[in-house]
Amino acid sequence: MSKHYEGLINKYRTRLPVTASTPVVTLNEGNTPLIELMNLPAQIGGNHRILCKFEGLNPTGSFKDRGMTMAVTKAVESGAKAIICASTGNTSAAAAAYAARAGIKSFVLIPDGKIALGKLSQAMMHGATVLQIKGNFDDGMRLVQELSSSMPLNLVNSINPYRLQGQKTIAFEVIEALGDAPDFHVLPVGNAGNISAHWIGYSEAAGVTCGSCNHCGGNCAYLSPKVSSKRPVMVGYQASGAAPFLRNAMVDSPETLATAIRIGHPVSWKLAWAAQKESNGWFNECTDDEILVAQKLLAEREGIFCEPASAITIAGLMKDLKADKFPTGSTIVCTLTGHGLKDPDIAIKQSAAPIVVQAERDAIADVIAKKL
Ligand code: AN7
Repeated sequence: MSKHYEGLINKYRTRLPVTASTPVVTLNEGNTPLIELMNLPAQIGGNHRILCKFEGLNPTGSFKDRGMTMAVTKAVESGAKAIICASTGNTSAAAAAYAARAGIKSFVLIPDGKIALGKLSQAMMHGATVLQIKGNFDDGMRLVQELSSSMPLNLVNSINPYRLQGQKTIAFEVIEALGDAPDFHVLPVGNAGNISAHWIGYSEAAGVTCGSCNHCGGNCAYLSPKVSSKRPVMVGYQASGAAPFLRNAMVDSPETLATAIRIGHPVSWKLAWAAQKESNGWFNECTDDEILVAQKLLAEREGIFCEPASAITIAGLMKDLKADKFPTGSTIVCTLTGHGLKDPDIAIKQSAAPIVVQAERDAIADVIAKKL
């Protein structure tokens, strides 16, 4: 293998469903930084080690690239000429980019008016056919399943098991960085594929077959080598207006300004419950206001700019730290699923406006003097 990092399939090929002749479609995704928080822990409570896996630093700016490199690789291997997905934004950005890379067509269904601008620009720029439906993500999810069963379209939502196979590699990277699995892993939950994929990865790394894996049917082919001594407790956070796991029922009209997780009928429902139960974990919910406070805090105090759906991880963590849910001295890893640049509207709305000033030294110095 060359020294140059060539993406997660090449790095973890012995633990993924590929062969030497599989045509790998990659943008060198993965290998994202695990950043330890320096300033926030003192403020949000507890003597814990809190680290953020910043998935916003993937090629299209979200964790979706991990799943998409696998899904598109397998689609191309099977001879597919077109892929389709429903998306709250990030999946469509990743699908469009990897389809472009592979030289195949992509079709993306996005909900009416509820997708962050950065994500829309990506799907458009990479040449996807963007279909804005008069419905929400859950409507889109149902439609792409129908369409892909009757047309030559490869479905690349996380119901496609290859997506979770790619996404499980985040656990391998965390274990490599820490030397073992963390005590807790906290992350947002929308369609619930990612929490299921984390659990598959952590389980395989610990040499344990898990109930989250819909690829191996309980007969896991990728159990070796064992690289961790334990599995973390999994904690999933949902927006209060889109929280089927908190209500223990599907939600028909999900609402949240964290549009990425505006999902009421998660397709990985059973897998995510398995992850929660097997890990002795829990779900919790946050309001939109709590999400925005956490997003701003992380940006201002730590220099990390993630999108609202990702900031719910910090919002939920703050809540659960207050409720004393973590034993002192815990190592807690947070997945920050997407980059803040995805949704510039929300960032600008909640920040101080630029100060308009004459292009003169004294006028500018005046403003600065007041702020120093
Ligand atoms: C930033 O793009 O579902 O629980 O269609 O974009 O695995 O769904 C996005 C989901 C969290 C939730 N954070 O992950 C889509 C889509 C961000 C996201 C989630 C999404 P899942």
